[in-house]
Amino acid sequence: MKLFYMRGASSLADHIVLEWSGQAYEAVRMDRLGIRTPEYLALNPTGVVPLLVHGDFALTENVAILGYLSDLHPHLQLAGDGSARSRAEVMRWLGYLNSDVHKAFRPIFFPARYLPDGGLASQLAATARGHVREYLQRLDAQLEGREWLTGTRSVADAYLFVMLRWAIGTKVGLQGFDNLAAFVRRMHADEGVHAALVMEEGLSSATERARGAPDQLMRLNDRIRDNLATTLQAEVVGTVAYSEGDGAALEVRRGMVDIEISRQDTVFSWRDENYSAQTAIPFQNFARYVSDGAIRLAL
Ligand SMILES: N[C@@H](CCC(=O)N[C@@H](CS)C(=O)NCC(=O)O)C(=O)O
Repeated sequence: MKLFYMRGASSLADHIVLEWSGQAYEAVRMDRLGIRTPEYLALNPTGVVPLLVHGDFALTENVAILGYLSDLHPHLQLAGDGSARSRAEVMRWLGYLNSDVHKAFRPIFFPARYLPDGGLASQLAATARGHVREYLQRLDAQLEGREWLTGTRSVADAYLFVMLRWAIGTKVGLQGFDNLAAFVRRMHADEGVHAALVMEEGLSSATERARGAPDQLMRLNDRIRDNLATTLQAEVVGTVAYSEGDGAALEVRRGMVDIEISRQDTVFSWRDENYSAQTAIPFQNFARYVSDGAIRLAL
């Protein structure tokens, strides 16, 4: 079985479910050029990811793929416990995530597809951020008193995780949504989620074998002393907060980030297929996060 995915795209939900299933699979990384080639379009004429190829069956659409994977592994009960009602509950949330929440990000990712006039793009994105937060409000309320959207783990939770990663990555943020923030933390602690992220983000083995924080900090200080500024990759593994203007604290997206460090501050940059963002925090805060283990340096 092969999953065609793009880094950070909605295909991450399918990737996570493949990991949960425990079955052997191949993940094929695509990029924007790759999904426009005649070979790919022959398998998926819509020219998007995800695409799942199982033998001679080429399946597109997240909802169909997630349903198919659930049906292949019924013992995992990833689409309910077998009753019509529990399946409908999973489909209710999957539908909401796929057709409402997912689409609400499009003006943030692709403002030019809506407005040729670039001058209005930031206004459009700001409005879209407000819409996404309205959707998040409903999801946060649903998670009140629950660990999973429908009470037990389902494919909808994998999709929710991707939407929340997008919310963090695009600076919509989860501030005020404590249930969603706790959900993201739980998912990051999940082995299947971690394995899918390791594959998608290409965490280097050097990072995985990261040295202890004191050693990393010492090496970092040496580099800063010698160069004044230094650029490297880091893995954000815990909560790393930053502020923009007078707004509430936001969280840096977890996963691999590029960082540029000077004596004053540290600039984080992250990039997915659809989006790239940057933010800065004071160097002292950065060093504290490294020593607390929330940031691992690839040094
Ligand atoms: N309805 C499709 C939408 C998939 C979709 O939006 N894929 C995006 C990535 S999240 C994509 O491949 N976009 C490529 C493009 O628009 O150029 C599904 O749910 O599978």
